[in-house]
Amino acid sequence: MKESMVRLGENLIAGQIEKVKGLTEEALKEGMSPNEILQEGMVPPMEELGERFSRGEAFLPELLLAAHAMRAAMEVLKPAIARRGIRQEATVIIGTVAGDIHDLGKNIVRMMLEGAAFRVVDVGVNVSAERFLEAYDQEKPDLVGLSSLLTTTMGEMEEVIQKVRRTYPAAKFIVGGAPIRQDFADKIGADGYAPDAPTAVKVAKRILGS
Ligand code: B1M
Repeated sequence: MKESMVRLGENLIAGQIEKVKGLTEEALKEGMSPNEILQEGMVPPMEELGERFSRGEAFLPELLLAAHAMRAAMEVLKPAIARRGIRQEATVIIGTVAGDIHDLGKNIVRMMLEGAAFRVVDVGVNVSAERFLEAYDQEKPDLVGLSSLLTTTMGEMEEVIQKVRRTYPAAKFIVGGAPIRQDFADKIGADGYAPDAPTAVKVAKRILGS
């Protein structure tokens, strides 16, 4: 792996916001794509931090600092992702389901979809099935994206799908998040599942036949 990506990862999990922003800017200037920076420099160290958290070797304040640093880096990447965008063709509503406030992965998926020319309406975190339905009423989207990082909130995805489809039987859903797997997506009637943001773009296009 590139030395610059190793340094980016180290500073990310140390919560060094200014250094992370600087290294992200440098990587873009060196010609790395936003996707490469995310996949090489950011996602693996965040996963490693999560594993350390599970083993009791890292604690919530460290997770929060790293999360802030990641958000700052994503702000740096945003214009580069948007520049790659072209005509907006389909609308996607995206949100993290009720009971769950994790949003870094959802934000990456949103930015990658935006970069692939989707119009994305982000309804935020801890979003109830009722609120998803309201957003659906307003936007009449082509696709709804649901994110869940907690095993305890995965079931909310099914709630949302059922609630929205009661009014809009043809509504289409893509689901993702660390505990989600294809068999779970199939079981709850989602139209697609993606383990990561680049795959989410491919799956969204497949679902919409574009
Ligand atoms: Co929390 N957390 N956290 N956390 N956190 C996890 C998820 C956990 C696995 C850590 C652990 O125990 N090892 C664990 C969940 C266990 C479980 O249920 N299986 C956990 C826990 C327990 C908790 C709390 C309950 C802790 C507590 O308070 N005791 C609490 C929950 C609060 C709540 O939501 N109600 C909590 C809080 C937090 C912070 C606030 C400190 C912070 C979140 C900050 C934020 O998001 N703004 C945080 C963080 C940072 C993590 C870890 C370390 C990293 C998550 C992350 O951002 N990863 C995480 C451990 C881990 O995942 N290794 C952990 C980076 C991100 C890029 O990846 O989100 O997986 P990810 O997204 C990927 C894919 O999953 C996919 O694409 C993304 C990009 O490639 N994807 C989609 C995601 N959504 C998608 C949607 C799609 C398609 C693909 O279609 C629509």
